[in-house]
Amino acid sequence: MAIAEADTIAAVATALGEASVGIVRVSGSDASRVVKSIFRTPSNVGVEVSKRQFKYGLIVDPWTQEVIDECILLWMPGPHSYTAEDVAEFQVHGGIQVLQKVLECTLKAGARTAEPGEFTKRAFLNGRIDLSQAEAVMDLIRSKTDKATQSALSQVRGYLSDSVGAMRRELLTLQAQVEVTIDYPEHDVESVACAQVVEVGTRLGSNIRELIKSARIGQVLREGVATAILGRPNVGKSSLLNALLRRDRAIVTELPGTTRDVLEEYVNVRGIPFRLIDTAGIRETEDVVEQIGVTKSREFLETAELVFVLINGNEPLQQDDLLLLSETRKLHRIIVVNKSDLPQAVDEGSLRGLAGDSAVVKISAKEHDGLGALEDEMERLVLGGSVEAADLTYMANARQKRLLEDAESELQEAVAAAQMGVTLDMIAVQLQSAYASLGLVVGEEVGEELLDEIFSRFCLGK
Ligand SMILES: Nc1nc2c(ncn2[C@@H]2O[C@H](COP(=O)(O)OP(=O)(O)OP(=O)(O)O)[C@@H](O)[C@H]2O)c(=O)[nH]1
Ligand SMILES: [Mg+2]
Repeated sequence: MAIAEADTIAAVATALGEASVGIVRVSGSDASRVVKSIFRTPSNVGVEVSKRQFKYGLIVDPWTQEVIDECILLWMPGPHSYTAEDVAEFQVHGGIQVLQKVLECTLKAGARTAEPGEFTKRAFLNGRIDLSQAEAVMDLIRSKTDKATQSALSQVRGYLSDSVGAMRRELLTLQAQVEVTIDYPEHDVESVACAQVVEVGTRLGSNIRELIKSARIGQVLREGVATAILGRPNVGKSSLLNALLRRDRAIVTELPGTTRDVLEEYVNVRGIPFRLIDTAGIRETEDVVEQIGVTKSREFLETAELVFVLINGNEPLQQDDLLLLSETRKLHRIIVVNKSDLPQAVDEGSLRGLAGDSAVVKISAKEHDGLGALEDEMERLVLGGSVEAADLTYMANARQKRLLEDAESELQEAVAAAQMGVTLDMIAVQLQSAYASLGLVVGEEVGEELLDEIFSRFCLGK
């Protein structure tokens, strides 16, 4: 177990703000020295560093002997700790001042401030978790819905590592078989090896494709579906945002042109995070400020992953509605006819004609009517009926997806080569690269640069 960076790091591990408890975490070979110089128990009995323990005491500035706070110390000697090194966690009162002072004490005692993600990076470098698990730690922290949380947790606990590990073991056996045949060539043995490559390669290829499929939905759960609410002024866009959020977030008035600046809020619909974007009503206008808003709204036609085209059911379709309907024709969209509580003036027949394949949903944002049907449609569009909610045990991120795709195409080439009777040497090379690509998924042989890149996205103290 190579400990690459053995110096001792410290960081505030909890969010900086007012809270009942805050934690300063220290990890490294000198963690015990830090504890000895800043932590005092009431009876002045020291901490027995060879044993896991938790102790009440005081944090004391090692230079001035000033008492900083009361503290519960968690002492976790390596390798049974988060980083696999000696780790101390000081639980103190959760104020910004207190936490900063305790952190300063650890620095005075010889620790240095940790980089973002450095604790998790050490857990990886010390072999306690692999790269896919480390990446999932951050997904878990950032996840916004139950589904995303479940999925990240199963990855932290090794779901991807296990399935990739099993595939790599099979590939290794296959490679060994091919190598032996190369060394002792006899015709019939060679054809047996080829048949084996076809059988195993095909099966593993389809396993990998299943993992790749999960990547799209993974991105959705991690980042949320960017969903723009578009429509003429006054059709009820802000009211719809409020209705889906179940609280009054956006200003709603009877004046057209109320929303001028883009407003974004996350809403959790059936476990899927949607980033709802309330925009300024789209119309021709002389008002300079409103015009800027309208231009911004149009930009969402390019960037949103899902668009609500909102129509006022209380009025006949207007030129601006027709224009928007035609502009959004090729996008993932839901046509939402609002104000169903008022007398309806929209010609439903012609609206359905203009809708094409898009769903048309009638709601009243004001009365909260029809929101269930709208949410059904939102869920259907994202999951496409293809992924069962219960089945989200794993979701590839973009880096893993690329590598899985590499491994899959290398396997495909190996299979094709075996079928065509290409020499075993060449097949061996392809199997070797598939093996290596899978290795990169879990972080074998990855370069320092990539590691820095991945861990720099973490929060401090993790
Ligand atoms: N009766 C009824 N009124 C609604 C409904 N939804 C919105 N309204 C009213 O329509 C008016 C405009 O609503 P907003 O939500 O501000 O409309 P908007 O599309 O955001 O308007 P702009 O920001 O100006 O583009 C307000 O007076 C709302 O109370 C509805 O479902 N039924
Ligand atoms: Mg508005």
